[in-house]
Amino acid sequence: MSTVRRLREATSTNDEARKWAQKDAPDGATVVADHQTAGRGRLGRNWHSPPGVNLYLSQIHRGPFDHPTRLPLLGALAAREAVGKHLPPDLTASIKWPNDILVDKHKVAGILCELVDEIVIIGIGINVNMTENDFPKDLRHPATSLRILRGNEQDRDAVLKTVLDRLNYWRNNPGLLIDSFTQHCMTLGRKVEVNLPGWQPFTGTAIRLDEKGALIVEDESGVAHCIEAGDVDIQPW
Ligand code: BT5
Repeated sequence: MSTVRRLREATSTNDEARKWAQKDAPDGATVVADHQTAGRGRLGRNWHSPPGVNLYLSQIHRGPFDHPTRLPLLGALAAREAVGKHLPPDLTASIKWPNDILVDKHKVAGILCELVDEIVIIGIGINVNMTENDFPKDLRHPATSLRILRGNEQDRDAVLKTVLDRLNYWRNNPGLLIDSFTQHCMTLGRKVEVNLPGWQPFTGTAIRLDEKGALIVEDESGVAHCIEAGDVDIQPW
């Protein structure tokens, strides 16, 4: 099981995990903070991380890896399962490739993977007990929390335990990762708009994942494109 270091506050748990990994952290060690003063998303975006309400954790995975690009998928699957376990039975959690956990089109969790010297840090943020008023108004997607979805306060330690159990499971069962992700990925089969830096924007259909976890999008003339990282927008949303 994972060695867990708990902090009252961190700039970002990914920073603390990186520093620990560069010293003596064992493979699979995890940092959890009650509050992040500079929580981040991808591409320099901000991750709103107020104290006392949510889960912010980062797990250290030491390479070498056959497919390092699969690690965000591993984090997303574990986060989806932890969210799913704490939802009312009429709701399901799904994954918007590559890293958003959504319930009814509302973002409840996000994953940020960073690579430092053959070490991958999987950062996971789950909105557990935020209320409607706690969210900033300018988020990219509508957002929610387990508390809003359940109607009452949730036990952060129970959610943490599920995330750690499931991270552990997926680390030990990498061969099942792509099939399971495919099953829970709401992007697949949908029309998407691909808009990546340096590329001509295009629309197409997200048809499958390859063995590296990249998204294969077939454009309107039938050409398949392999998207290894970045965002795709689902149309119509
Ligand atoms: C993500 O980025 O979704 C990755 C979030 C990863 C957060 C964890 S917390 C532990 C670890 N330590 C860190 O510093 N980070 C990781 P992205 O897809 O780029 O989404 C970021 C966007 O989500 C922002 O631009 C906002 O619009 C929106 N956002 C910010 N905070 C949010 C929140 N708490 N809930 C829902 N949406 C949020």
